[in-house]
Amino acid sequence: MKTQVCIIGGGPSGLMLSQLLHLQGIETVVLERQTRAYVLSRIRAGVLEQGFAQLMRQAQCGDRMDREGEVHDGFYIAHSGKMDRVDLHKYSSGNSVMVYGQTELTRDLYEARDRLNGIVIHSAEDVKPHDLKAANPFVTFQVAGEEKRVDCDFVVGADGFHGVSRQAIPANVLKEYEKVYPFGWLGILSRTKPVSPELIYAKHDRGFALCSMRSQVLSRYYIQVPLTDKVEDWSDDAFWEELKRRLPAEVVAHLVTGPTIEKSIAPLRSYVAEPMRYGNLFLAGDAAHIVPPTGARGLNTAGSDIYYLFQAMIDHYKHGNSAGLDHYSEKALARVWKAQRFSWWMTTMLHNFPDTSEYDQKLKDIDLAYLFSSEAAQSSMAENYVGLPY
Ligand code: RFL
Ligand code: PHB
Repeated sequence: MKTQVCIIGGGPSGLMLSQLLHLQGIETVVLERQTRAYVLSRIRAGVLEQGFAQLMRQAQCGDRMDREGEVHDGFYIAHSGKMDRVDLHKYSSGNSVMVYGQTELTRDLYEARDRLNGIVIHSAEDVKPHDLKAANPFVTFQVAGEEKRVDCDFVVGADGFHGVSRQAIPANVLKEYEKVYPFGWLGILSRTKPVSPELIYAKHDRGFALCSMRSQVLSRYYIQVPLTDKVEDWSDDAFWEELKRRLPAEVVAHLVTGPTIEKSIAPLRSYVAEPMRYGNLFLAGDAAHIVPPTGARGLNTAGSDIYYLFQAMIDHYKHGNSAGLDHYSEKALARVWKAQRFSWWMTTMLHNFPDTSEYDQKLKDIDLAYLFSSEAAQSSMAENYVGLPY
């Protein structure tokens, strides 16, 4: 098989790039290790910045998002038994975020790929990129035991944190930066009315909690748990009881509980791989960097990578100008590190860390007090949460 861009990974990053390039007449093949049903069973992001929503529209995938997604102009931070609101609209010059689940937007991207007869190969095993420093790299893989090969101009590694693409970069070239947090998030989905029309991030002595949603009949809640906890340790009742303990009474009064339809634990980690280009391999999204979900930056930062890479490929194929490709890594990483900083700051401020000194605890408390006493601090919070410009 021959194509222009071979994309490893059929998550949101890979599908979005494939769709955008196809609309500009650039051929792609997407290789995905899992089945489509498996990819669509993963419950992940819920909050999209306007830049990402705009990319969905540009990819001709925004109709359902614009119909069913919810525009949020602010969110709450619950602390010391009270609720303070961050007014995103006021403090980011009229900007807002879109609440629309990653599962749904991935479904929309798959349907768009189907409409254009885009090539997405599922259950691709043992995917391996080759000759990345040569003008004609290729990727080998197996489907149902049969060996296949795709020849291409470029390989894009959009295969998530546990993918193979990053591993193709030699160890003496790849520099990795990592911070592992000593806790995880236990998340549940339940067919109940969300407790609040806007998200609530809660800081509590027992640990962080988050009240989010997918729609007005589907709630998503998270609580901070020790890394040693297992999903099986948490009955539905135990989850709801613990969530209630971490929320202000005025919120608990409105909490509707019910059976959970998904329950999982995600460890929290910050990670960046540099550079994001090696020869004709380009990394994008979680393949190159991840953040703890506290600032809702992961998918959104994948979106800016895809935007830069898409623009650079257009310049290369349509205008014979490869400067964008040459500067891709540098440009993407500049925004990636800002998302890292914001995610680290929100995570540190809102979570309980084992063995925090009394001094550090005081600083975390004053961080929140300062935030809600300063318009400048709220502007900084808002501009990061709605997404820094591309
Ligand atoms: P993905 O989604 O991991 O997709 C990568 C795809 O590559 C496939 N793959 C392979 N394919 C072929 N060969 C191989 N060897 C392969 N290895 C892997 C995988 O099967 C998969 O289909 O990466 P992508 O596309 O870069 O997208 C990134 C996002 O998924 C991620 O950043 C977000 O989910 C992070 N995130 C959030 N981001 C936000 O912007 N806003 C949020 O509100 C938000 N909430 C979250 C989140 C992540 C969470 N978890 C579970 C980590 C909440 C949670 C709980
Ligand atoms: C979610 O709804 O899954 C969600 C929302 C906001 C976050 C993280 C996750 O910061």
